[in-house]
Amino acid sequence: MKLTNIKMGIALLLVMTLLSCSKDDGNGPDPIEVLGIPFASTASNITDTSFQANWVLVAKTDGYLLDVSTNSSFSTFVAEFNALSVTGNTFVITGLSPATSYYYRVRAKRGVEVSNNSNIIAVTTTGIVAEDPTFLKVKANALANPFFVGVAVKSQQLSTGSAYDVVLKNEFSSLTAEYEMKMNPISTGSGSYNWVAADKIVKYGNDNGINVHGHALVWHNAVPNWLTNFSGTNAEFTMEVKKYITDVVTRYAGKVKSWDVVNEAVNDNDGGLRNTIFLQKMGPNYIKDCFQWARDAANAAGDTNLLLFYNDYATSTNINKQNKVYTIVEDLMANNLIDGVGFQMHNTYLSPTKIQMETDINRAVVKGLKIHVSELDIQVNQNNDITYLTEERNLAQKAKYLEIVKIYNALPAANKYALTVWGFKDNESWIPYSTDLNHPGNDWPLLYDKDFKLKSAHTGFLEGLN
Ligand code: 9MR
Repeated sequence: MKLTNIKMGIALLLVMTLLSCSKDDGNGPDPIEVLGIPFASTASNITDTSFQANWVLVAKTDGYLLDVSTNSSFSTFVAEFNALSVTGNTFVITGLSPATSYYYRVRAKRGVEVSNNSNIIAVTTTGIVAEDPTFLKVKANALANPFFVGVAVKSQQLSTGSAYDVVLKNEFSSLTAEYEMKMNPISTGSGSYNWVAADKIVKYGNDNGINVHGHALVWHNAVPNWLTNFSGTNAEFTMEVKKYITDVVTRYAGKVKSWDVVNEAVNDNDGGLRNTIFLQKMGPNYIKDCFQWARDAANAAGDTNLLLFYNDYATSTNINKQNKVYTIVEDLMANNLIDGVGFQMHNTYLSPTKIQMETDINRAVVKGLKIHVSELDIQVNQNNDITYLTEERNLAQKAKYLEIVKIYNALPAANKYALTVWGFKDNESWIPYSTDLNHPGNDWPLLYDKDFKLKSAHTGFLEGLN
């Protein structure tokens, strides 16, 4: 009881002291009021070239500093909108580009004092960006040192008048079968074949003056079941592979300009030979043997100009792998068996860097080999952090397409062969949700959207040819 009374006394004293302090007695300064952080609200009045930025007023400020950027990290600013001093709680930003994403934020200021940044508001101007409709091969063919612009195709796309057929004939000067010229669809048993799809693809290329690149004679991921389960001796297995290579190369001699003879023979970990059925049954000389059989078959069929390629992926970033590929390549060169190297380039908008790609490719250039960028696509959602192709990612992808095309175009004439994109439309690419790649979500890696509309990536490709 007694204790409660004392407590109440102290509380009363405290309240009285506080009241007397807060009373304006004309003798001391006002208490400092902390400068509030503004709250940015959604943009309004959005047009093709402008929008109105809005925010909620903060008490006792003399104005605001407004930032506008095309990226959400504000690493660059739209001209003049780097801490632009404004008053009121709206500002109309003009002179913008159509169909482009912008970001804004504000800070309050009072004298020299500046608050923290507000939240960030994203806004996309209206309108459509007109992509450059120039056909890829038309621009590539007009270069001082032209090269083939290729695309991966499926036989069912090649019916006359289909959208694929039209785009292919307009834009591309080379084609690669995306899967139908691999061993598993063609080889149905020892010495028995299904040529239907492969023949259709090769004939389409030949009839329309489009270069045909053969892909791929030997690949561990395309072994037909009968060969996987082969019960004969290793020597008999080797004879089956030799017969397959000989029969395929002979059938298409003079019709197919180049072949990926061996695909992806190096492992991703220590840069050793991948432990495939071919290595297990044929031994470490199998790569050389396959190239030799391909060369012999072409020569025997009268095609002394067939180009033989070794094709692999991720060599620009995986240096152990790159080194091993070049060991293989040197060995093949010493035996006069290889004409070029295929760099698949299943890339992302962040990787590999320009320097990594140039360094990798240049190792083949200095050896005088042909360069095939053989399976190009550029992921923009490898971390599954977007649910649609944002303008920011779209432009980053465009820049990455531009970069690799520029690298390719700068190669000496003698090293140029083809730059092949791995498919037409985003929604039909192998990448979205690919288990092989461990790709977690949707993606937009190619030059055309699901409706065959040109993407900025396509414009980036064209700009790489400037
Ligand atoms: O994109 C190709 C896909 O449609 C096929 O189902 C798959 C198996 O034949 O092969 C894909 O292409 C691969 C290419 O042949 C070699 N490098 C990796 C490619 C993506 O897996």
